[in-house]
Amino acid sequence: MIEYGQQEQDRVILVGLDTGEEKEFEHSMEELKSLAEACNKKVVGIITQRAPEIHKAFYIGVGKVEEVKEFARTREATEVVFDNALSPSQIRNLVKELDLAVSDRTNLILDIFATRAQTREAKLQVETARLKYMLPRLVGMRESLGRQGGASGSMSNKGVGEKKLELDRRKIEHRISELEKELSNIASNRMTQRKRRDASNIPQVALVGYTNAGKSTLLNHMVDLFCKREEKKVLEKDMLFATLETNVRYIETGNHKPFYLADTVGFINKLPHSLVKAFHSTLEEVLYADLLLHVVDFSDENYKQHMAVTADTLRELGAGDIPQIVVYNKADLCGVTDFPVVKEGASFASGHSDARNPVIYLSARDEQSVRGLVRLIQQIIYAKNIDCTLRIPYDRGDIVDYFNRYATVEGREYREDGIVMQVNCREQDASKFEMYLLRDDT
Ligand SMILES: Nc1nc2c(ncn2[C@@H]2O[C@H](COP(=O)(O)OP(=O)(O)OP(=O)(O)O)[C@@H](O)[C@H]2O)c(=O)[nH]1
Ligand SMILES: [Mg+2]
Repeated sequence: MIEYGQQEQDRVILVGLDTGEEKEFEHSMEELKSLAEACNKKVVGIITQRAPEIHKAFYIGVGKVEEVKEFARTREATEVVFDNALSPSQIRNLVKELDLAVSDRTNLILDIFATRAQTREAKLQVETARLKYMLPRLVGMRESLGRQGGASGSMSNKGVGEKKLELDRRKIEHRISELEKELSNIASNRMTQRKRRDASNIPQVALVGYTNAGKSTLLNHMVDLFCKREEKKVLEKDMLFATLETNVRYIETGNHKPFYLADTVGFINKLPHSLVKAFHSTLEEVLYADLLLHVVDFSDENYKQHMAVTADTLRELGAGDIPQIVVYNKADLCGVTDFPVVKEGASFASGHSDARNPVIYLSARDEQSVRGLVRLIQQIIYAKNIDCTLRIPYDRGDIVDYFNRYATVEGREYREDGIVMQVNCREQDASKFEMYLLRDDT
């Protein structure tokens, strides 16, 4: 029978185990459904089990495996996807028992990353993560594929199969080392760019947060308001993992308080460790930031959990102690009127219990909001600005130029021995040009 109007899709059953440890179990299952759909799979059923512990061999209890098998038969499912990362042996056992393709959350995330990756670096990073994930799971996966194609390995082929497996393993290991070499070249290139930015002494700000929170929308709106060229925009879209690479833009609002703004890959609950590692070099922009904008989709009922996941991932990256502004975005969808609203936030989620993050409620689509956020950013990163007076010799036009660009010049006087400038500048700049500083009474 031919069913018209239907694309051929994998028909999947989602399976989750509620051990009581995860607070937001249902949300996690909903998210798994979105992940499956983002992989173009049709979810034909969901089965959950409540049990205090994970079953070592099958992840879910033996009885539950039977139930999944029966359910899959009635729903004509072709694949079963588990909400947690399965161990290699669990995959193997489940494939054997269920006689279906078996996959897990990590695999879905890897698939989405693979289809979304645009830049060479993102593609290499995803491939590395994928191969590392596959390596210990080769046996189970091979069987899983075998099931799909209807093939089955006979005992007499076992020796041949093992040799082939060993060969595949070596090939994969070789490929991983090649990929890592190429990635480290790209990373060192980026390091050069970053060093150039560091040398410029301009503060660096990074957007971080859960996927789909509105990070790229904020960056684009700032680019719209403060940069001239259209091509500097990045992709913003209502989908999981729209952004997979880091994009840095120079934001200059005309008040001599510029900053670099980096847009980064979004986080998600149970983001595979292999991916965090693979994306580590891209995410290094976050580590070097002076300030993080932690963007939260305030209209999502699970926003608190998203914030906790973001905080955990930042800690995992080693960026848990960088000052943050918490940006509660999409205020337009939450009945909040009169945004932007700035408040003093709760104490830091991490390390410093005394440091307080400012909090801003806004909409990334609203111009006043974006302007308000930029003012707040500048207040914080330029908080340590100081007033000083310098006398700069006439042959050091470069320094005059530097202060014209990166400081607020409040007065200047052309004297015989040089230009005397009164400036409001960053502390570092004052000490960098200390030899030209004048005491107030000079
Ligand atoms: N209503 C409303 N929608 C918003 C707002 N900000 C962003 N969006 C929408 O939310 C969706 C996701 O926005 P993105 O900027 O792509 O989100 P992101 O944080 O960059 O997501 P990833 O790149 O996946 O990590 C898009 O459809 C945006 O148009 C807002 O303030 N209000
Ligand atoms: Mg984005």
